[in-house]
Amino acid sequence: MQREIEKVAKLVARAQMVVVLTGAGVSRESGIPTFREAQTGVWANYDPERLATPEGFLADPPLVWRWYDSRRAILADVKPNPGHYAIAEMEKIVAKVLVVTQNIDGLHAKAGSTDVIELHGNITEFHCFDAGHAADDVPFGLEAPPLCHCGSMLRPAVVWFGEALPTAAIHRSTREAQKADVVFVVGTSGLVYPAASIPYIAKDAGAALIEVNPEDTPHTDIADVFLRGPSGEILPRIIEACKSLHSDPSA
Ligand code: BJW
Repeated sequence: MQREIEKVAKLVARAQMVVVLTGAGVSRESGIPTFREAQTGVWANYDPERLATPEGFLADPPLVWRWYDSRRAILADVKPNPGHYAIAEMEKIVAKVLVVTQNIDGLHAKAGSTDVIELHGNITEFHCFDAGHAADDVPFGLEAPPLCHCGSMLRPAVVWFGEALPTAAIHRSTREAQKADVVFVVGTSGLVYPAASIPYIAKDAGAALIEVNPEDTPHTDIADVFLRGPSGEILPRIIEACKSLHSDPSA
């Protein structure tokens, strides 16, 4: 593993531009269940298709509201972990670092990353279902969605299955991944599109692809380096290896 980490550190040290695509796994060590794990406990019997789709919301608004309320409550108490901080620290090593995250938890920005695209929105923001009017200061603990001034129900400002991702966000992510020297894919199952297409696009355009995950994913076969393990342990080791290169460029 250390040899692979040093190989990745050399790629990073030489790169002008790095894109880091992240999924729920990067926040696991902050204590946030991954998307698939979020269907455990009291929510184990619910299908994500029922909870994370516009149809599911309209079929049972209080149910979906309470699911998001419980997840937003978990987030109120969590902090970035060493994986988030290592990604933020990469900005001191590489001229341009773009974080493209599927996560809705805001932890990359909290860790200090300055250029973050949130492909699937943010769970702390809200807008109304019918007209998209933004709403602030939505309290915790409501049993059902409150109403917008226009009468429509409020919903979390996240992207559900079957909904389009923000156009500018997916276009810029794709464009930058095509320009990047190195693309990291961290803590994502690689099952949800269009985010899952980014590593393939980057690889086709010539980027070195580095995957960090405790499990194999559909991206593992095309990764130039696969680092098996938790991102909160592996990413800081890459930063340390970059620093050693800096102090000993012949290494
Ligand atoms: C660790 C770790 C540790 C654990 N360290 N790692 C092409 C082909 C097939 C299907 C489609 C396609 N294009 C579109 C589709 C349909 C659909 C889709 O992809 N379906 C698939 C399931 C088949 N996509 C969509 O519907 C998208 N919309 C769309 O394409 O619209 C088209 C359109 C155009 C114009 C008009 C209208 C429509 C929207 C997708 C939105 C996804 N939204 C969600 C919910 C967000 C809100 C919420 O959180 O509730 O986003 S779904 C869910 O999946 C969430 C996540 O961001 C996303 C990805 O999950 P992620 O991050 O990979 O998490 P997990 O839990 O799956 O995996 C965790 C990973 O971490 C695992 O690998 C672990 O091993 C690892 N791990 N511990 C590192 N310590």
